Amino acid sequence: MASILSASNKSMRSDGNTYVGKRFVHVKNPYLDSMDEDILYHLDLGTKTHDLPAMFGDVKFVCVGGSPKRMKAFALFMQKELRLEESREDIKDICAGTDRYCMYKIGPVLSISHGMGIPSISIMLHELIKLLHHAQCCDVTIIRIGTSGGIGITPGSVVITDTAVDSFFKPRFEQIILDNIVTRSTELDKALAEELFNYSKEIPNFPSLIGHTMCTYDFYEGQGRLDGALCSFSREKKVDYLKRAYKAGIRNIEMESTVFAAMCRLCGLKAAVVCVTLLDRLECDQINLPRDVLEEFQQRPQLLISRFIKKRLGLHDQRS
Ligand code: R2B
Ligand code: URA
Repeated sequence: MASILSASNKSMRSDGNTYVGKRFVHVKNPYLDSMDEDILYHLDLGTKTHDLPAMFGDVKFVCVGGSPKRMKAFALFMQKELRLEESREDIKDICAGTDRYCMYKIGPVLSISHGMGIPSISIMLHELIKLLHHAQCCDVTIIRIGTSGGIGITPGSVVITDTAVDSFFKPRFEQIILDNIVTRSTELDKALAEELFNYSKEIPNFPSLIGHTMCTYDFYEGQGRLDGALCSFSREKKVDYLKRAYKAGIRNIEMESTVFAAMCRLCGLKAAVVCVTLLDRLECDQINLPRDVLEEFQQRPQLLISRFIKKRLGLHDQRS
């Protein structure tokens, strides 16, 4: 059994003492403790090669997003927002030894890329959660910031997810383990979603809402697009599906939220998903925004998360 047994506010550790008020990240794998070394292969980190508690022990906010470029931009933005530019040399990619993912640390904030789709984010999350566990991090909040296709809402709107649902509109993630399907809940932290929504209302010209987010295994057929290399359904069927999704409370579609919600929930991490919408899928399938508009839209989730982190750190009203 892993040394930290509980993620609740009253944490019982293996030394028998109870620590009130600290919520540790926990892993649920009886084999981990007996391993002499844990190599986090895709992050190019390990328990023997790196002093993980020294490197990461103070992490309180983890932000994950698909694109390495965007996560570097977020790290640079947070460096400015937290006024940490002067204290460090150029920010370094902690995972530079691998080109699978990138990772930057800015004070208590970790910014990591996860690639596209469930398999890619899942690998990163296994290793990230073990990293936070080995580093003995506590009271960590994790947020996915990303892009998505909206349903029935103006492009540029930021959707804060209350529940991630699958292609059948169900709040579940089906993990295949050996030859079994294990169904996991995809509920996210409602209080955190509300808190983020309230902060979003303080930002001028910032359309935002709370809604369900549908997570699919594919960008084209899986999201009902008529413009992929393959399409075997009619325009009417597509529109009918998306309208039913809207009726079920779904306001956007992306490709990682169900596994993200399920894994974070099981490991005691308070999690949120904040995605900007790039188009209204009831209107079109292709993303044809001018570069500058796309850039500005993609900064919106970053702006909100920066405000959230600064509020939590008591630094609000500094910078942007
Ligand atoms: C949103 O955008 C990507 C596809 O373009 C995918 O990673 C996602 O969830
Ligand atoms: N990301 C998606 O997964 N779907 C979209 O339509 C846009 C971005």
